[in-house]
Amino acid sequence: MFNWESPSGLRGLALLSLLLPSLVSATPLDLRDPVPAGYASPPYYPAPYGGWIDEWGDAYEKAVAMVSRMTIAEKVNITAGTGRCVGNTGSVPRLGFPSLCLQDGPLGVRTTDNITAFPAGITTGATWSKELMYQRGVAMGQEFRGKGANFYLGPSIGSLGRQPRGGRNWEGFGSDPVLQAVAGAETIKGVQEQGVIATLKHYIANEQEIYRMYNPLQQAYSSNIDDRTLHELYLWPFAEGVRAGTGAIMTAYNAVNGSACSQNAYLINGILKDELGFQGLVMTDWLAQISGVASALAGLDMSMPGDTFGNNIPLFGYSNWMYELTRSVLNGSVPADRVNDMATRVVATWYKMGQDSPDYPPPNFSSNTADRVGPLYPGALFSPSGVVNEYVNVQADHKTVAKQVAQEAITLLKNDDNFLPIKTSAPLFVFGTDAQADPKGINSCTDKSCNRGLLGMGWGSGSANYPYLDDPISSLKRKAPSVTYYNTDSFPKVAASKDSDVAIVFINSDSGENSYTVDNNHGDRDASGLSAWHNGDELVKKAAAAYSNVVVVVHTVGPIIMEPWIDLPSVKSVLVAHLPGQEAGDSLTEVLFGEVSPSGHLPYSIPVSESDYPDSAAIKSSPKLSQIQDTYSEGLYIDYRHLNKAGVKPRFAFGHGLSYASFSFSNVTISQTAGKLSTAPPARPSKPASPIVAIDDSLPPAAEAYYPAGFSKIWRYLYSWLDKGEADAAHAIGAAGTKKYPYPAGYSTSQKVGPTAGGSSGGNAALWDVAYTLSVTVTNEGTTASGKAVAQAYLQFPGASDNGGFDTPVIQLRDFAKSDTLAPGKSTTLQLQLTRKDVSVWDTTAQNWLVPNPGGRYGVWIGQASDDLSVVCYTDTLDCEESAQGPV
Ligand SMILES: *[C@@H]1O[C@H](CO)[C@@H](O)[C@H](O)[C@H]1NC(C)=O
Ligand SMILES: *[C@@H]1O[C@H](CO)[C@@H](O)[C@H](O)[C@H]1NC(C)=O
Ligand SMILES: *[C@@H]1O[C@H](CO)[C@@H](O)[C@H](O)[C@H]1NC(C)=O
Ligand SMILES: *[C@@H]1O[C@H](CO)[C@@H](O)[C@H](O)[C@H]1NC(C)=O
Ligand SMILES: CC(=O)N[C@H]1CO[C@H](CO)[C@@H](O)[C@@H]1O
Ligand SMILES: CC(=O)N[C@H]1CO[C@H](CO)[C@@H](O)[C@@H]1O
Repeated sequence: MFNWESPSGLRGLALLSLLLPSLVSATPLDLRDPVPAGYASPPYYPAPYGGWIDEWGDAYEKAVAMVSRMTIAEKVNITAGTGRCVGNTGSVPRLGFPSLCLQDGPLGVRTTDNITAFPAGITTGATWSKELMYQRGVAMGQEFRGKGANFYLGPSIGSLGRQPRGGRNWEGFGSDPVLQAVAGAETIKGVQEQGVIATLKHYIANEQEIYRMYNPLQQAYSSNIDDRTLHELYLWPFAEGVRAGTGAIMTAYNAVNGSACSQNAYLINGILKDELGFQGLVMTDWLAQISGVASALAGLDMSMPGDTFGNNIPLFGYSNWMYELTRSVLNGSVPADRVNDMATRVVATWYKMGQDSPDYPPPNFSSNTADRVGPLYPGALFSPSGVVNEYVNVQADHKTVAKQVAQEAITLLKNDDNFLPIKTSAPLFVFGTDAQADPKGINSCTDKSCNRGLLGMGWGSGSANYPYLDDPISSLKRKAPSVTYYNTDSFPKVAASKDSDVAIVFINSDSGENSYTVDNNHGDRDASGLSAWHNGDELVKKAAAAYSNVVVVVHTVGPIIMEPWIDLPSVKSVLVAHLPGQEAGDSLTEVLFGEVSPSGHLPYSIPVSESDYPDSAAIKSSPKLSQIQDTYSEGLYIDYRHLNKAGVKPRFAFGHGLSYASFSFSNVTISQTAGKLSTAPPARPSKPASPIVAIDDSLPPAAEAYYPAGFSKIWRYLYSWLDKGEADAAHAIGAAGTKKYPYPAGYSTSQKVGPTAGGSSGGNAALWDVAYTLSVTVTNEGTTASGKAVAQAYLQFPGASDNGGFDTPVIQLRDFAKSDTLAPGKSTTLQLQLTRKDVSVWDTTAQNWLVPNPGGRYGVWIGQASDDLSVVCYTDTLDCEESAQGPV
């Protein structure tokens, strides 16, 4: 999200306001490279009404009752606003509907204090633990609620990691749609059970940071994606999130097929609201809205934070909606039922989470200042002030789950001669500035926009303030008697080493949001590439020359290339600790010293060379002021799907992760759960009528839009009212009905029956029928260490000729399960499931999920990594083999 309300936000605001007027007179340039032939976003109108899915029935009933009583100015007021959180809606004081507080971000409550800085998404993905994904969500939900935030602006499940240098991949959970989907859905459940509205983002194909935004001079890049790839990769985690009941979805800054995501009717009206049956509300990313009427018709329900940017200047009290949306309804351009639907979606979501309860606290914090007293409406230039920070401590015992996630994510990539764990008595020599918290202060850089000291999270709106930071060096010193620390990234002069000496080298790689440039990286890792920062490779190489036992610890946002040192004989062990958040110390040292075994697995592949990725996965930039066209020509083949197809062995495969224990898989069974599958799923039920038709949708009287008598405006505040003259003039146009808005081609006002693939939250409910259940016994065959095993299930479709001609990736992750701690010799049984959707492909002609050959031989491979698969079950014979030759 655009950074305009950071802790130094007031200064930022002032700066922006000072700089931007110079752009007012500039003619917005409208150059663009043409969208490649064949890519287009078809029209899809009108916006489908919400309220037709059972689980939302009660919430809609109450919402319809409330919205029926609202004036046009009141309905419009709750679709945008201004306030003390990163975003706020207006309120409807007359009916007791509050201003809603929307707050970043995916790993904790941003820009405030007395919170927990949780491990990042990528770290959570690396645990492969559904339980921890959920528990982290529960704890975060409690913190957002405790601070009085109504919306949690997360989880982030797009970026999917298509572009390994992509700046915000770390906010999500890994480079696989199922891993993203499961982690996203578990987060949503955890957060929303606390009554906080989750906001799944960024919809969709927001895979790079550079040139992501529309601004007065340039259009945002366009991600050009074919329909099958959209469904099978990028949309998959959104569908699961909608199924998990997410209350909100945030659109991306970029365009898809040349049409901005914030006003792409096909994506919002068609796919999200009709095919996926989404009943909650769709909001923009911050300052991403670029039109008023068009975005309303395309299905957008909320403009955040409410100001213009894309075609005007922000923070001057201009809005595409608010007073303009009121005008658009009065003048007949936006049908009244569209605003009824927007307002009902907002109110229904609030009811659905139980936020109408008197226990739901109003905001206790300000995003704009750490002072107790500050401006109540920071977007307004002269705002009344009041108590804005009450420093409510929301941490409870959340550090326990934060530490557990950080620890269970730690991924042991290499462990020659079982070098780890080490004894605390070993003489330890520690190198690298990444071992210690930033000496200038743990929160010294705004939104973590520097890479100094330990890297516990990336930068930008996805960051949070640390309440404290347990850094590795402090933890090492607490536990081990002989620790020598060289707080430097240039290898120092050291004494000749002894055989018993252990060097621990800390290196990192950072990325973040495009609103900051760090060491020449514009959000994406465009300058540093996939190499360790601060000359980390040299540091490791020199340590490896000076010591015979080297352990490398990597804090990173994503894959780094390890070839410069990975095969050096003295590099015995490599641990990827991802982005651990505040609990970086003990979580790591307990693994180093063997108090617990590592149990993390890579949520992405680590290739030998960056050139092993498809060319299309590069960051796109252009010296011209034209729209960048980023065409997803690699289709389904990203990360391990690509490497397997190309026959390129990675250095460490997706899903790889060692343990001090050693696990075997046996006693595998598969059963067909839902009976024989048909090619197409059972037909969807027809779409019931929406309760919102009960709300009056005739042209509202002009008087509903008038400012109250004697009202005194605050400059730059956003109002939904109009002056009487303006309201009357607009109403006259609407009442005459002669002046028509230039509606887009394909525009219609009659509700559609809905697509074949729809029918319930996430799509046709039959897609979630469990088709196959597998069980596998996991045994710890080791004799010394306990540990947790992860069973990963990958589907191998039959070859294209036996699969209706559909080419499919060699294997695709479909489910996973993590065991409890298994002592040596102990076993447990894990269950894995494949749904109908898991064994389907998206047929672009049928516009449906089909199982091309239901009687065909689908292989379900189970193992501990995508390249460590020796157990397989077949869906045609329901036989399993336990020492098969793996598929890759
Ligand atoms: C983009 O264009 C491709 C190619 O025509 C099409 O398959 C796909 O459905 C379009 N997607 C969107 C979101 O417009
Ligand atoms: C819109 O919201 C603001 C802020 O909560 C409130 O002061 C104002 O009265 C609301 N307007 C209407 C029309 O209710
Ligand atoms: C109605 O008002 C909106 C918002 O100002 C404007 O974009 C639209 O063109 C107007 N429509 C007509 C028919 O004047
Ligand atoms: C084999 O798996 C079944 C569950 O499918 C379980 O009940 C049984 O205990 C397992 N047998 C062994 C020897 O682990
Ligand atoms: C318990 C705790 O961390 N309290 C802090 C809450 O925030 C205020 C303001 O930053 C600090 O002064 C408190 O120490
Ligand atoms: C003014 C205000 O909203 N205070 C609330 C802050 O949060 C605490 C804990 O949730 C509530 O008890 C207060 O009412």
